[in-house]
Amino acid sequence: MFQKIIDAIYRCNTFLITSHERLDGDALGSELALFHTLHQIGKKAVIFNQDQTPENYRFLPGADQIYNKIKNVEEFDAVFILDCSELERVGREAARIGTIKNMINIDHHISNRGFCKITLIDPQASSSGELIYRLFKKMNIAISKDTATNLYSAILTDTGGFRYGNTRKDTLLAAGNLVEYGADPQYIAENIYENTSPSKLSLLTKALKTLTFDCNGKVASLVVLLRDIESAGALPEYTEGLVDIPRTVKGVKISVLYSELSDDSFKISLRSKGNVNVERVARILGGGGHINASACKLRGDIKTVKQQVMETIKSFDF
Ligand SMILES: [Mn+2]
Repeated sequence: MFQKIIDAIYRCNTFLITSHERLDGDALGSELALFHTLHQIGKKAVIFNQDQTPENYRFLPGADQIYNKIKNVEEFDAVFILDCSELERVGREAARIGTIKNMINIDHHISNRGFCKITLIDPQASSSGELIYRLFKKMNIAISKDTATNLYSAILTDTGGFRYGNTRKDTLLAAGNLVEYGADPQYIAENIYENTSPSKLSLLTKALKTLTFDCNGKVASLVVLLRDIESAGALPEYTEGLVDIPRTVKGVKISVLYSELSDDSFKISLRSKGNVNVERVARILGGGGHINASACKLRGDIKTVKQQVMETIKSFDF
């Protein structure tokens, strides 16, 4: 798996790096780590993301060099599609990006069925960042402070601050080594988690008023409507992380966040504790992800959507 990627890196010169829509810390940290390292070995690399970088990730070294538009895809010898289980997740440029000759996919979603010829997929890995760390180790590349900061941020965020079930010995060893290469845990955590704008807290206040419990307190849900985002003066990206709050409640095994995307469509984020698998719930509803963190999109009003999700959840024993 590694050798094909290493060969492609040395064979090609100009790389596009991209990831999924609605960026998270793993997507951005992985992209930027690869960006810095490719430059370090004398290659050309450009990052394209459909969406803007969320505020709390703008401190990541190199974040100011990310493009939200691409002109010609012909100029790229290869594309790295990171943290994506399918090409469509890249967003509106997916079809054009799909024409690039060498497509390389690095990912850790269970639902990934391998849409590229060159792949590094490991559902056991905590994050795409951890896989890229392993890649750099195999390549014997010196990891710079900027690369270390990005990879540490990727691993930190996809493990929920080293708390989720995907936090393994290798994850922590990688994080430890990244600290040795210059990543500063306190600086990174403060920028990512303690950089909330007052309007996000105002959105949280509104969301908490919608908190409901089902299945004898084992399922907790929150709803965020577009009008709540607007009246809080918040941005749609501020819904990130809200789904983790109901999960902190004693006895809750699954937490669900319904965030309205447009008039009759919702993004449903699912989180679970321990061995409760929400990936199979998301998969039935047309989505996917990981055992403890998955998502899907559904059309309909909130009542219909909620009913559909709850029926699917109840069809499993947990
Ligand atoms: Mn990830």
